[in-house]
Order: sequence, then structure tokens, then C-alpha cells
Amino acid sequence: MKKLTTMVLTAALATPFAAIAEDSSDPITIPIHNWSSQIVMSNVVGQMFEEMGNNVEFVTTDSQAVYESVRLGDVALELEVWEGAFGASFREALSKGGLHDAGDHDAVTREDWWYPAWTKESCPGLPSWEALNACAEVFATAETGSNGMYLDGPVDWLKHGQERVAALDMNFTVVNAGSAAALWAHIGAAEAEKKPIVVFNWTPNFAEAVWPGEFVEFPAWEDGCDTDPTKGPNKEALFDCGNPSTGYLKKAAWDGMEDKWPAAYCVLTKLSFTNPQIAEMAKLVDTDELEPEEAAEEWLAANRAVVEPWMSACAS
Ligand code: TMO
Repeated sequence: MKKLTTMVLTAALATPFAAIAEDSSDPITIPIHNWSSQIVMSNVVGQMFEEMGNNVEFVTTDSQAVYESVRLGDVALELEVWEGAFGASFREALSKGGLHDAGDHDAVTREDWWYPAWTKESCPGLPSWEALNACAEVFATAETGSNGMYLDGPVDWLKHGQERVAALDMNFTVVNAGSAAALWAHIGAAEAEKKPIVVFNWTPNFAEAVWPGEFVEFPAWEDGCDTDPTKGPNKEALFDCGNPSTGYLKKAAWDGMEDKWPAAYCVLTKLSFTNPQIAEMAKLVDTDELEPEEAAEEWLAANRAVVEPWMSACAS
């Protein structure tokens, strides 16, 4: 009898995969926000978890408050922590405890004021922010008077456009877009007449394949530019810097995720998407007009070789 036990144990130890305990059958709640790559990526990863036998549910949440939800375990994870937009909320939740950094994507991100290439004809000193400011009138609209109009992202992205304009004493009026789609509509409407515009944009995104353009170069980001007035050129103001030009894209996890869904957690820590992969996820929705779930199916079908190693390394 004793001998048999030993043999069984030896066989178990010899299996090629580290034996990961089974995931709970409770649904893994994945938060969804208001830009396409995040929604598609969440569906891609949700479909991978389902293939592994998990139950998954999606919940639409505010993109800043979500860090509090991850910390409390109301949602299990966050797949796109963009340094520029969400670094501050992520750091704050980290300091309170309950969530952790689950690793970086390969992608390098940038989020900032941006213009389509034709804009440079009306304002040749671009991409410098000082040149942009000297051309402010070129961007004036009926509502902004002699000030230029800058179309910022939806309010929940906390881009602090207004604070930046004030800190750098710029002749611009900041208008918040109601949705990401409103940004694309604004660029599309300007395109026919090659009207100069400046809008919030980011990379990786589908937009770079549709409209060549450049980010405005603001004073370089310094850590603390959002919390310490002495950082950046205006020693009395916050937000007087551009966003990080080589920002991170992280994954975040609830501290309880590893115990409750060890195999899914293992996949979360291993997965990492590149700039082109993320731009493609957004394109399937924003250009090809697929529903996010179908976009995720299509993306997964075309990228089995990318995702299968992560899943087999984490099989329970
Ligand atoms: C967070 N975002 C990608 C919309 O800049």
C-alpha cells in the first residue's frame, strides 16, 4: 500500500505542467470602459478564460473608479492601465492596498494633444506647444471666440486639459468630447476641407492607420507633475507637462484573484499585447464596425499562436 502511494506521487510530479489548483466557478468579473481597444481586449481575455472553463461576466464601469472596484474585489482585474490617464488613480489604489500590479504589456503608450498631418500647413511651427499657442486663432470656432478650440477626451479620462491651458497660459478653450466616437467624428468632419484641428488622441489606436498625424510636444513629463507644483516649467502650477511620451500599459489584479482563480490569474500575469495587436483590436470595432464580442472572436481566431502558450502554461 505504501509503495503504491509513492508511485502515484512520483507520477504526479512528473507531469509536464505545474499543477495549478482549479478555478472557482464563480464568474470572473471583467470591467469594460469607453474606448474600443479596452473593450475588445477585455472580451478577448474573457473568451480565453471561458475556453479554460471559467465563467465570465462583464460590467461597464467608470475608468477611474474601477481601481477602487479592483481593490475591493468587486471586479477581478483591469486589462488596460494607461499611465497617462490612469496612473494617478492606480497609484492611489495601490497605496490603500487590495490590488497589485500584474505586469506590463509589451505596448508603449502615449496620450496627448494631437493633430492630423494637414494641420501643419496652417501652423508650420508644430509640433512645439509654443508654436501651437502662437497659432491659436487658426483653431478658433464660433464658441471659442479668438481662442483656439481643443477637443479633449471624455471627462472621466481626467486629462486635465483645462489645468494645462491655465498652467501654461495658453490661448485655448478646452471642450470635452462626450465619447471617443465624438473625437473620431470631429477628425472625420475636418478631413474633407483639411481644416486645422487639435484633439486628444493616443497610441496604440486604430486612428494612426487612418489619419497620419503627430502629438504636440509639451514640456516633457516629470514624475510628480500632477502632484508637485515645482515640477515642470511653471513652479506654481500642476499639470504644466505633457503626458509621458513612452508610457506604460499595465494589467492590475485584485489581491484575492490568485487564490480564487489561480489558472486565470496565471494567464493574466503572462499575457502581454503589442502596439500593433492593440491597434488591430480597436480597428475591428472603429473601422470594421464589428460588435466587441465578434471583434474579440475574430482577433482570437487570427492570433491562436499568440495566446495558446499562455493558456497551456497555466492549465490546471
Ligand atoms: C485611456 N485612453 C486610451 C483613452 O487614453
